[in-house]
Amino acid sequence: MYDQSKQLFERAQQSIPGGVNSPVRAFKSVGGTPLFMQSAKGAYMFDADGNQYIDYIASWGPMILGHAYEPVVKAIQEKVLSSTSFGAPTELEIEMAELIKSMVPNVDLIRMVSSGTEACMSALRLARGYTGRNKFIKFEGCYHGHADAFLVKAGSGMATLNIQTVPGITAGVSNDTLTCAYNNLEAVQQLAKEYKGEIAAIIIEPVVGNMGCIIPAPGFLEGIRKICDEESIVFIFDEVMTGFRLAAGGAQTKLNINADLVTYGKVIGGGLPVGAFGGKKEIMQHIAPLGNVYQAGTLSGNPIAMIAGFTLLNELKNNPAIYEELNAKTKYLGDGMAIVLSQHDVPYRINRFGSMISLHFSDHAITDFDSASKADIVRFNKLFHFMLENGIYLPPSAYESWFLNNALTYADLDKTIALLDKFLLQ
Ligand code: KE4
Repeated sequence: MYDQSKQLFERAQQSIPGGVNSPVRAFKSVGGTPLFMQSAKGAYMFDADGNQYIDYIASWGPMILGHAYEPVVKAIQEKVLSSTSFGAPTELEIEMAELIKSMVPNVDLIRMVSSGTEACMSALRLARGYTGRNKFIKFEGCYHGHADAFLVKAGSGMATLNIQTVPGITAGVSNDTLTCAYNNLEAVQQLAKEYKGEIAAIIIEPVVGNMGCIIPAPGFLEGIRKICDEESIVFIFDEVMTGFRLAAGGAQTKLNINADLVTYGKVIGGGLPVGAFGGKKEIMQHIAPLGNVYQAGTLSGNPIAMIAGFTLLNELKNNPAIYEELNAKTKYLGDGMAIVLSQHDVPYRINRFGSMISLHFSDHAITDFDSASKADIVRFNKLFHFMLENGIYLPPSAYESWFLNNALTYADLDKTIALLDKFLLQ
């Protein structure tokens, strides 16, 4: 069933650390051999052994309209004929920036980069340069990419691999990283008081995807907004996952909260390496070459990545019904799983927001990293492999949101729900 993947994994480990180019792909927490994918179309991926999978990670978010989406494929095929990179400004980059500004609120200026990590790293540097302050607050279990400052109590792969501290991150860096529990506004107030005048930024996943899906409690984000206004702290929404997924205008629009800086990734690149950070001109004008907060990238605004993202974003902007369809499918999946789980009298929580959803085997609410880590991870891992053996590819970690893509059919969703039922019958 997985012979080719097994052989490829053996071979990969001779040349690539752990055989993968990103740790979450290694199946470390769920166990077993990571499957090597060969192709994908719509909602389906095909591995090296020819097995087909219904895909619930969508490349960790980007493939929101399904794999090999025709308009994106055609746009890339055409653009690639006129070179893959110039290292000089292009009109397409202006069109991309203008398109994003037309879709999201509170962005006067936006800078393209090549990953979500770069976007978040640059936004934090900018906030520090703009305020002249060093410290910042992040939330335990949130993940903002692998820049040094963020690898303190981070979610996603760090939680998945149970890495508490990362060798190579110096005390000089981590000492400026303040952390507290998600959904604990009092803890934020306490830190803002204790470090008054020292905090440059508060960065948050407005809807969390890196502890599984976790939804902000009513008043939580609003309370942080108020603290940032009172203390002149830069409020950074990390919308690498939520941007253009929850709505065309992302979490800012969906939750009606204004951030000062916003970071993007994933969907914005249509599956190619793109990140971006943007916000109010008053802050963004400190970025080089306008200001002295230096940030750069050889392939930033790369024409192939731009045309992929530009094409996908236009599809989303011009077909707002996509979000209603996607949300309805996610609700259908969540409701179907809830019925099955209740029939089996299994302790569970399903967190769902838009097309982000996660299933936790837990008798308590999942509202932060502590509660997420107390769920039955072993049972999730068993479900993961049961689903995989039956042609369904869930994220290989209990600490990841599932991401639906709009190519999924209701038959796919029914199959998923029926397999959950079968799993629970075991
Ligand atoms: P990248 O550098 O991986 O493009 O983006 C970093 C990042 C920043 N902010 C948020 C909210 C993110 O979710 C991410 C990356 N997400 C993980 C999955 N949870 C990427 C998957 C991986 O690490 O391979």
